[in-house]
Amino acid sequence: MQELYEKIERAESVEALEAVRVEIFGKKGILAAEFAKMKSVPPEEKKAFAQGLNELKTKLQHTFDEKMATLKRKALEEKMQSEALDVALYDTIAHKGALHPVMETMDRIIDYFVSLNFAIEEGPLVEDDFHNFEALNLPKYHPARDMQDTFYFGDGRLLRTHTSPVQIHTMLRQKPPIRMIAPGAVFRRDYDLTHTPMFHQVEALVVDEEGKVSFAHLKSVLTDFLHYMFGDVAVRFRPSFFPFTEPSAEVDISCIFCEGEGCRVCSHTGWLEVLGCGLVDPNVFHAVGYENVSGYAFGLGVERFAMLLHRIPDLRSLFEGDIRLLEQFA
Ligand code: 2NM
Repeated sequence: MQELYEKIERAESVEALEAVRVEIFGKKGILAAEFAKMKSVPPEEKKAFAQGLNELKTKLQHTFDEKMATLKRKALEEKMQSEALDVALYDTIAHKGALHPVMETMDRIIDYFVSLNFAIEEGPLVEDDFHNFEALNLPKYHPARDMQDTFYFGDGRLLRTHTSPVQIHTMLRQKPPIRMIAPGAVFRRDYDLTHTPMFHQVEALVVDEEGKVSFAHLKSVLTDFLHYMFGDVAVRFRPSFFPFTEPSAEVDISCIFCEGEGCRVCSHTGWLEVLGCGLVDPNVFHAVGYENVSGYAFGLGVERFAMLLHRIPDLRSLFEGDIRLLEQFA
């Protein structure tokens, strides 16, 4: 029976030992066959025969258990070795860093207006009702103030829904003339293919003595700006409405995907909406105590510009931090 011990000792893996277990201890195994021989053993020898077999079985079981424990320990060690992660390992591959496409686009927009001598103004992300709504001619009960659209803190404060409160701070702080842009993050309760709860805007404001600033200036600056951003595109102004401007317009460029022919991106119109603008409503000037002035303002969504410039179909992918997307901009 020495060969049974050897069978166990020879097994080199948990799986091989498991096969040996079936061979020795199984229902149709070697031990079962030995016990079956009891029938043909003379009665006076039965007791000793059975004792001997049981002893053998106990010893084999013990050998088997020890061997199994050793093999399992070995298997675990091998697994740990092969899955070991050296967090201090020096990566010899050089990874190139890159600006996030939203920030790259924002910088490009800012550069244009800096070249026209616009000042860059910033303000708090947490605002109050006056700066975010009231002063911008968005009266109480205006739908834009709805809980559905705005993150409220419950104590009168809120996350700014646009960067326009920066314009209000600036006008309250200084006298005209004003020529400024307000780039920054804004927050709205929205999440789908084309909306994320945080996104970036660049808004601009120009104010000077009454009659010095006209809609013609606004059209000229925006047309030149859009050519700078998108190249040789057609630009059109459509009448629209904003509470803080009168008159107001939305600005389209000819579709950069189909060159105005009509495609899925432009909903077969040949045009892409990229900006909102207008002449500042007198109620806004009244709220900040300005008299005898005129001004224009406009606003744009930076993510939308980045999506068009880089042909990114789903806005949410800009905020998932997926290294595979970001590496494409390195
Ligand atoms: C837009 C569209 C039109 C805007 C107006 C003002 C302010 F403060 F002067 F009243 N800031 N930004 C404005 C005007 C923003 O975004 C689509």
